[in-house]
Amino acid sequence: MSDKSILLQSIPEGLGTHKPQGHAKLSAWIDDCIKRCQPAQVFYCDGSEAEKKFLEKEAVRMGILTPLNQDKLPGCFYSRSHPNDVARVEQLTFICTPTKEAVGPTNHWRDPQEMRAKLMGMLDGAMKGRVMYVVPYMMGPKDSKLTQVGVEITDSIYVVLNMRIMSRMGEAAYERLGADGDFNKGLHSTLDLNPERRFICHFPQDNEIISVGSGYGGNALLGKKCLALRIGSALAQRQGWMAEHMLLLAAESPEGKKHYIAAAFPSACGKTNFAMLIPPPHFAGWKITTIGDDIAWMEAGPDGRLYAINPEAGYFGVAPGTNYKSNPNAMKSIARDTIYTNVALTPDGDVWWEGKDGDPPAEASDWLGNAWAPDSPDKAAHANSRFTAPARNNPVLAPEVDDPKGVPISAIIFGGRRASTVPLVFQSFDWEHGTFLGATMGSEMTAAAAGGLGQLRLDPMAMIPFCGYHMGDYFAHWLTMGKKLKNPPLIFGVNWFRKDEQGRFVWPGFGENMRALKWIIDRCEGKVDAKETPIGHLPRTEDFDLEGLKDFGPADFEKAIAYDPAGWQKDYALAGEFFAKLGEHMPKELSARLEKQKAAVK
Ligand code: OXD
Ligand code: MN
Repeated sequence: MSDKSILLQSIPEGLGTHKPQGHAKLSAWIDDCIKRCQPAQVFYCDGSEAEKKFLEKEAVRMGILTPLNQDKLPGCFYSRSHPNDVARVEQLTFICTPTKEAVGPTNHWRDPQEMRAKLMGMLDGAMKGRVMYVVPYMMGPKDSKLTQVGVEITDSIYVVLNMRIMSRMGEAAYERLGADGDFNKGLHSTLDLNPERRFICHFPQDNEIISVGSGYGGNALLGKKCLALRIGSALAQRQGWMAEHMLLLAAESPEGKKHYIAAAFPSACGKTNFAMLIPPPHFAGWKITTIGDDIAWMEAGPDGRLYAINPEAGYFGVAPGTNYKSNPNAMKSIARDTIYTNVALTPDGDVWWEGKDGDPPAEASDWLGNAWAPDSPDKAAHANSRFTAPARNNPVLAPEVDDPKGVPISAIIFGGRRASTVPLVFQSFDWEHGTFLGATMGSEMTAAAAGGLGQLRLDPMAMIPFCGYHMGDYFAHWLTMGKKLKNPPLIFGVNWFRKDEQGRFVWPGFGENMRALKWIIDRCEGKVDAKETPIGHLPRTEDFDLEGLKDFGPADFEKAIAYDPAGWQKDYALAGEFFAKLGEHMPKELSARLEKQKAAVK
């Protein structure tokens, strides 16, 4: 029998010893965490290749990772989470600011002192008999002004190996800090993975995160949703930049002209697919490259344009539905050095999920570890099963990802999963109207968060789960940013998910979304006119490239972009309820805009 002891064994000389020196506050905080959590071992990570190899080997010995078939999937590992710990838990996610007012009605609030006391109680001795890993990391390119340093202290080796993929982890983070640089404190313990003792807590005023009771995704990889979005958005508001739930892509025309596009979609609505889109044959010569698939940090540049970086270094993507048709570049990105979580495992050490290419395996072990066959009633992979893959694996990774000044954004796109009302693509009138468009966007809920599957919820800018302060103030911040931008991006809405009376998707989606993107670029370049409607500019059929599309003609297109006043009346009613909840914090410009829009769609 293998030794499953969770303490690290036979640590090679020189690993685990990289205790940061020379930053008194950082050292004091680490010491406090050690005193509190009482780990049996402390392992100071350095981000090296040797460390990766060692920790992977140890994770395998501990039974936390299973090596996959190394001929098929070199460097890849398989993992299962606890069955009760499979998605972000918004109900258990708290913003702990001195006043409740500051977080608004869309966040769960707790008094910081009370919450801290409660968490400290839970963390007392929580790492007895366990290893504490100290993980230094940067969110953002090494020399970017926008880059933030975080240190995550965790008792999960799985978290360490995932953070290594998702962030720029390693000693460069300490170097950037120097003797007194500001850093995000992230303390994480899985405790006993009891949902009753699961709390994901943010203390924006202290640049601090404490997360207990979960080992999964955004609950535990603290650089991602917790730092890059919840803490990040609060910092951004104070410091005059933007932290957004947006993919970033570059679109290059056959003539070599590049446009950078940012797009916000709620979780599991195809951000990764869009960020890695392969233009269909009709668009020969066009090239899409990826800068990011989930998060954008943006600031006004000296030329009055909006510049964006991707703070992350990897993809934590939804596996089900990912295949060579929906996203060939993702398939290539996950062919090596990837951690798969909660998908199904085949007898030959391969992975499988619903919607993967080819026939399902004759037998497999499902995400729970149970025997599974194609006629099994349950899904083999969890709906929120994921791959964690390094961005450098992406065959269409944009070289600009490491550019410290970021890329200038031509267009911002807001999208959701909407069976009705919202057209395939349309353009707002200006920044303020675009902010309104983002502020009123809704989407049907997906498996990325626990509960509510399929329900329509308003998810402004796809930030409902991630805005670390009052949404009304967040909208106001958008308007303020607009005033800083002499050359703001144009703002568009898209919906790939509209359905017809028979419940079939109207638009073919995937690579064909290039056509909507092309129209957006044409608008940015002032090449095409548009139809003005109360909700914004809609494409004219003659300007929208439908050539080479199978079984889809102008009549279908007109269905896809149809303006549906009755639908918008309902949407605006929902938005009105939402705006009312934001009370005094709601910017007057947007409330006035809502009244104007309501009258216009009557
Ligand atoms: C994600 C999410 O993991 O949005 O990106 O849930
Ligand atoms: Mn996301």
